[in-house]
Amino acid sequence: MNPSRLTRRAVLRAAAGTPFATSAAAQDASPRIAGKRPMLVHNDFPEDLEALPEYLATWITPIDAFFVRQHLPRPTIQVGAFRLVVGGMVESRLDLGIQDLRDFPQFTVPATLECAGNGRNNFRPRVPGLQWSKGAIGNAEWRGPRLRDVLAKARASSAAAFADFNGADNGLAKTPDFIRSIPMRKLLHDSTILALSMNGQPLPELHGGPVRLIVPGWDGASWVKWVNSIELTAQPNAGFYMNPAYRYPRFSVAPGGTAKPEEMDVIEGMVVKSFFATPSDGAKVRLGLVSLKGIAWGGEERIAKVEISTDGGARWSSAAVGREDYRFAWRTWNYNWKPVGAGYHTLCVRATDLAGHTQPIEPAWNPSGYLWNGIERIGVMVES
Ligand SMILES: Nc1nc2c(c(=O)[nH]1)N[C@H]1C(S)=C(S)[C@@H](COP(=O)(O)O)O[C@H]1N2
Ligand SMILES: [Mo]
Repeated sequence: MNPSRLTRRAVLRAAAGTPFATSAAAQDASPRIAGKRPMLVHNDFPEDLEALPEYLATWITPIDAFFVRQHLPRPTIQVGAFRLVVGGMVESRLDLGIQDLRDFPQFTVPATLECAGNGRNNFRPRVPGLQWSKGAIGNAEWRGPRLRDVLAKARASSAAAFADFNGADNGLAKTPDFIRSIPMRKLLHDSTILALSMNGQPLPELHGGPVRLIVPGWDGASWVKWVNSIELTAQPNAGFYMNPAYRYPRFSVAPGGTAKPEEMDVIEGMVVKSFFATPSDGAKVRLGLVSLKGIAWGGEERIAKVEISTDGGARWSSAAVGREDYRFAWRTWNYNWKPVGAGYHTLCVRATDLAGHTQPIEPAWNPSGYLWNGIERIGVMVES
């Protein structure tokens, strides 16, 4: 059975206020996590929480609907005592408190955060890892200082090619410390910031508060939470979360196959994708106008068009795209569908970015199940 279905039923039960069943399946016990709506709970500690599709119909994803992913238990941080150290290849090492970060010019960046493993449960053969459906994604307004300004204040050496970002969460038993290296070309971009706030609120702890890295267009693993150390280096970090994790085969591999470790590249920009927020797969609707809604985004590329098919992919027509248009943020789309008649209809959505990339029917299988962006198909029963 599909574990995410099990989880989803448990979520709905929890939402309805019925007591949890004492099921043998761990994922069947879906606790409510403080500050969140009912979510698909992949793990309750450390929290790995997935948004339900219907939470993703709006341009901004509210904090209580935003997915959560963490490899390690979340640290307890006293904001007043928090320090961020910037060292390594710099002329003046910095030791900054939160107020120091607030004293830099502040910038707001609307940007979509998506886990590289979002959609992993679609890959066949199945791959290990959290079996995310489509909700390991959200769009928010992040605000804080530019990395560029912080690095200039530290007088970063021109020989530094990367910075290693480490958060206040520490390695535990078999799980190594979470450290990510980001190349300087991305760190110097105007939109790469250290976020102190999310959707106008102080950055919540679950999302890396008091400070996290925002790497617009890049996979979620780059967006290090609880950043307390930035080390400038000539070479990328060699730890687990840079290698072998979060890498993608340079040459496509046969489904179920393997790739040579030296032919795996670090994932950077995310790929073009779209999906339905409503209706949900399997929904019943009344004959008449049906409003279809969802989102589309293209990582570092802007969306050029979103198309809908209501006949299983035979014919396509353009959806209306929402007016909020920022390079690194998703676009909402909607389409008013007039079903030709009662019965079961297969609806599809596909997006194309300005660079001309569009979504495949079946994305390339890869050993860790990253970057799923297949054209979504849902079934809807129209009743007269
Ligand atoms: N310090 C730290 N930062 C982290 C992680 C982590 O485990 N530790 N997980 C990363 C991954 S894999 C993702 S997808 C995003 C998820 O961000 P969110 O929990 O705010 O949605 O955080 C990233 N930043
Ligand atoms: Mo992730």
